[in-house]
Amino acid sequence: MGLFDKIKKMFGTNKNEEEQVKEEVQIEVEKQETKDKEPKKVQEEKKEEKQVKEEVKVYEKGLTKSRENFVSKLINLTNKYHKITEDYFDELEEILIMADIGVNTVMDFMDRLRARVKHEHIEDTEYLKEIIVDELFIIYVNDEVIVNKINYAEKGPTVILFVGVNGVGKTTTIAKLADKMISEGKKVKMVAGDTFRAGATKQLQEWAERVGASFTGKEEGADPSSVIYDGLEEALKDGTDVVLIDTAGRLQNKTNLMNELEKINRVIGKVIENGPNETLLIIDATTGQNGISQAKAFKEITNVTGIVLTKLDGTAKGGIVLAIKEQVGIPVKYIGLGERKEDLQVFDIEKYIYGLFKDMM
Ligand SMILES: Nc1nc2c(ncn2[C@@H]2O[C@H](COP(=O)(O)OP(=O)(O)OP(=O)(O)O)[C@@H](O)[C@H]2O)c(=O)[nH]1
Ligand SMILES: [Mg+2]
Repeated sequence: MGLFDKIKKMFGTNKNEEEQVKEEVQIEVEKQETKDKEPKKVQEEKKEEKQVKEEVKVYEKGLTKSRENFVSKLINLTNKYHKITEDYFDELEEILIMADIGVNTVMDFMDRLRARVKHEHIEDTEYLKEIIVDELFIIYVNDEVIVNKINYAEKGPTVILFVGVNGVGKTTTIAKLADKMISEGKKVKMVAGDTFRAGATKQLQEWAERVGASFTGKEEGADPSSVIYDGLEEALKDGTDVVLIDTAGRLQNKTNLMNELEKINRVIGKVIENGPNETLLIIDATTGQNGISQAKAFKEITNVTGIVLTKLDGTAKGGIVLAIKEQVGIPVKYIGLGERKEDLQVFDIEKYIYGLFKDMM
């Protein structure tokens, strides 16, 4: 079974919305009836299944713009050319580039697609739709094990540093992630390493209060490294599980930023052995190829261990996820699919492909 069919089977449904609602109500009723009779394991499996369904819905909703744009173009293309021709390939190439997949990535993809068409004697564009989905997946996976899990420290607090240019979503991502971790029973501290922008410290403090995290911050203009030092010392004392550190995102001067991040890393390493455990770079998906340039720049100046791609709901060019992997080589660990806290999701390539192509499945 190809990937296309596998994903369709995992998440797909042919039911219309009314039927789905009916089915969900039925599931709820059955759940109540069987709650006492059912072994714990079965109950847990059902709970997990329900959670996956909800996650898939967040992907579907958040990728609506991309799906409507990119996939409708693909469907139109298939309807326009029933047989594969050079013109078909040219138009396909353009659609993929417009989806922000990145020129080099698209070129490699087209080469592979042409080779497969030739080798497998494919003539029908209808059949090629499935191969396209398959090959896009291959770009991403590329025989590697995808590490999208947070690298938690074995003991002591896990330290996660958030970097990225202005306005990409660092602070709100910290809040969403904190909320997730707290609901998993972890003790979370937020540290206001952005002492540069007026109001940044207060903004983070308000988030900490809202989601129930502890907080360390100083006055505007304080040395970020000293705030971070204090935050980590406190975390060691009060048994914090995860420390989330906000930083300022100005990149006007690369040397300054590099020096500051170096200093921050030194201070973290002094207090926490092997810290930071993660450095997450936040990228705004709506900035397209500019986001890719940011990722390359940050990769040069600091050890970025993962990417959080925010605002995917705000772009029609959701292909950027594939470009990042191919062009930057850093795993996307989380994606932002909206402003609600549940809209921050662990990045899962299968749910992503489903969210993007469900109308074709
Ligand atoms: N639609 C949408 N909006 C988002 C998402 N993530 C963040 N935002 C919004 O982006 C805006 C900027 O977010 P911040 O978290 O303040 O960004 P920042 O990187 O901390 O910005 P600075 O502190 O100014 O550098 C806010 O209005 C967020 O609600 C997302 O996934 N989808
Ligand atoms: Mg901020």
